[in-house]
Amino acid sequence: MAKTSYAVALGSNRRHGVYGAPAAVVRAAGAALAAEPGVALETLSTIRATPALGPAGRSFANAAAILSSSHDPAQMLVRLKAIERAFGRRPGRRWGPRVLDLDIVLWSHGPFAEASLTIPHPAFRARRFVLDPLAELVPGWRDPLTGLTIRQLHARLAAPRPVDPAPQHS
Ligand code: A4P
Ligand code: MG
Repeated sequence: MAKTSYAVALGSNRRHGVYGAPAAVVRAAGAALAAEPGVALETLSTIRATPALGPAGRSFANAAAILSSSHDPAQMLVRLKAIERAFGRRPGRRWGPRVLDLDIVLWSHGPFAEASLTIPHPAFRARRFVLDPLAELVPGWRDPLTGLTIRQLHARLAAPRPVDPAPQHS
């Protein structure tokens, strides 16, 4: 398969026995991606502290990476899961605290859907902790499903939205 680009979201909200706090875990995960055979780490974003979305509790460190590889998406997911395991992540409660989470957000060949892998990542358009670092790296990359660029998705997320419906008067 020809070289393919992948946008990967990195997240951690648990300390690691060797690397330490979540931001250091994400930094070490960047190094693990750079060292992964068959994968080139093109860029790693700034690592940010982000409030937990959902019931995960403890706040996260998040970042994004652009990788290039000749792996197909299924092979890439296997490699990312192996890195998660090497960082001590054990399968557990969905959205539970995790040492390391590596999600494939986009790849350079449009939509991809199989039972265990959906690209684009279904939730990424609503997630600041994914769009902030991606906007730093690849603002012009287009979401194949909405046709919007990362910059546009990011701006849409940042725009104020009404919370309550207008009051009804009878
Ligand atoms: N899977 C399907 N599509 C993909 C994809 N595009 N990339 C499957 C990666 N995996 C994909 O994922 C469960 C299964 O989803 C995988 O085995 C794969 O076959 P997982 O990473 O093992 O489990 P998870 O992370 O607990 O579930 P999920 O749905 O990926 O959760 P999210 O969406 O990752 O949310 N708040 C902040 N601030 N920062 C965060 O990073 N993360 C979460 C977890 C919640 N709140 C957060 C953050
Ligand atoms: Mg995940």
